[in-house]
Order: sequence, then structure tokens, then C-alpha cells
Amino acid sequence: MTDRWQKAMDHAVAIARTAGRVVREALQAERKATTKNSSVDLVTQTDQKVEQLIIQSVKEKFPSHKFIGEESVAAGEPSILTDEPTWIIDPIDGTTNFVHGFPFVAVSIGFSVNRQVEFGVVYSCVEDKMFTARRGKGAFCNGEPIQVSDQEDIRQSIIATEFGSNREPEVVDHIFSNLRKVLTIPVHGIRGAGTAATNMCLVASGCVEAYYEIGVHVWDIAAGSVIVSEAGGVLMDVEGGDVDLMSRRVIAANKRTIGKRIVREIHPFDVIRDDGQVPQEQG
Ligand code: LIP
Repeated sequence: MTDRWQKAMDHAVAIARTAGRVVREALQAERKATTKNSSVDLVTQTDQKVEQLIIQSVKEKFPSHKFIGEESVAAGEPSILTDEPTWIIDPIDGTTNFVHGFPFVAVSIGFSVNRQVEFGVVYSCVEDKMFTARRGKGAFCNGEPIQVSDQEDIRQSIIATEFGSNREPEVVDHIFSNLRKVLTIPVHGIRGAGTAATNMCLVASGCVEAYYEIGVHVWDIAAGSVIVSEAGGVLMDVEGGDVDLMSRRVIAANKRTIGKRIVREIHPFDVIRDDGQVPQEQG
């Protein structure tokens, strides 16, 4: 049976690599940032240029497909996930890193049909690592199979998370309270690459045991979600239920036991969903 979405995935890999070259070239030039939702929520012309490069290339090949792109949404496009084939794009995941020349920046392209991510591509541009996964067919880095850590004891683990871009004191207090609870389990360490997609690929590669964050967006995690699950990991909501890519809450873990341990420690705080719906009580 022909694989209906393989041509789309092949295109995603090719355009992610092209976009990565644009990002690397831009890293050698002066990078001017403007701001979006706060003084620390940065965007650059390269983010916008790369997103348009990806979207235009897809439209030429797949004109009926839909898009959720970080910078398109910032410009007023809707962020609604439907059953339609949808490309979920973060042109530069790690924009703050990009602005500062901190070498972890990723092009993240997820592809969803019937609200299920069929494939994910995360290209870590400076590392030149192309992470890919097709639902049901495994996860890879530069073509080599990857799999999550086999560590079962969270006290022997490294956990990844991020501080996000919200600097409201009560939100920061929540973030630090959760950080303290996880650190004092205790765990071996807490890390953050500055990009959700890269953190999820670190889980998929077995470099960290889990990653959690409240405040991410669907474009940060869609591609990484299938890379983690195809590497043998699990995705869940921060209250233990099924992950909801539009909820802005995620735990990606090597094992359900470790993910559940993080659920026990962290306390969620409210964020407005990517689709704008009022958050439902989590089960
Ligand atoms: C980033 C995420 C990261 C989050 C940052 C930012 P961006 O995405 O990857 O997890 O903590 O606030 O949202 O904005 O660089 O594409």
C-alpha cells in the first residue's frame, strides 16, 4: 500500500534542511529582534522569512493543506487544529537563543491529519541533527534509530524544562515552585536547551529522561511529540491525562512512571489554550 504521507514527509525534511541553512547564515549576520507578547517574547525577520519559505514551498506541492505557523498566528491567523492535513510550524524554535547566538536553534515541522501527528521533523541547525519520525515507523537522528533512556528511577535522571517568556511574578513563582519540587525529589539535574523541540529530541535520544513545560505552544511540541513516542517515550498532560497539543501543557518522558512522578510534583497554572478555548478541568 503506498504511504500517502511519505511525499509530504520527504518535503518536510528537505525544506527543514534548506531553512536550517538560512538560519545558520543569519546567525553569522547582525540579528535584530522585536517583541510580541512581552519584552522577552522575541521575534526576528528571519523567523518570519523562514516560516514563509516553508509555507510557500508546501502550498506549491500541497495546495489544499492547512497551516498553523507561529509567526502567522502572531500576525492574526487562526490557531485551530482540524481534521484537515495541517502543517504545524515553528520556523525558529529557540528564537531567544538565535538572537543571542546561543547555539541551540531548531526548525520544527509537525504534520497532523484527523488531529493526529503523522510525522515530525526537527532540524537542530547548528548541531546539523535532523530528527525525524513517522507514526508507526520509528524515530531517527540523521537516519540512525534513536530511543529513549531505559532509566526507571527519577532520582537517577536529568529532567528538562524551561522558564518560558512570561515574567509576571505569580507565574514565575509557580515555575520556580515546580522547579524546586522536581529538583528536590531529588534528581541528578535539571536542564533546558532553550527550545522545546530540542528538549523533546533530547528525551527521544535518551539524553534526558523527561521534559515538562507549561506555556509552550502547539508549534513548539507537535513535531517532537511523535519523535518522542516513536522513540519509545510517552506524552501526557501535566495532570496525568492524555496530552492535548493545544493546551500549552506537556510532559514528554521515557517512561510513564517517570512522567507520573513529575505529575505528582508539579502544580499547573492557567494558560490560555492555543485555540482560545476555556481550559477544561483535566481528568
Ligand atoms: C520557545 C519554546 C520554549 C519556551 C520559550 C519559547 P520559540 O519557543 O521552545 O520551550 O520556553 O518561551 O516559547 O518562541 O523560541 O519558538
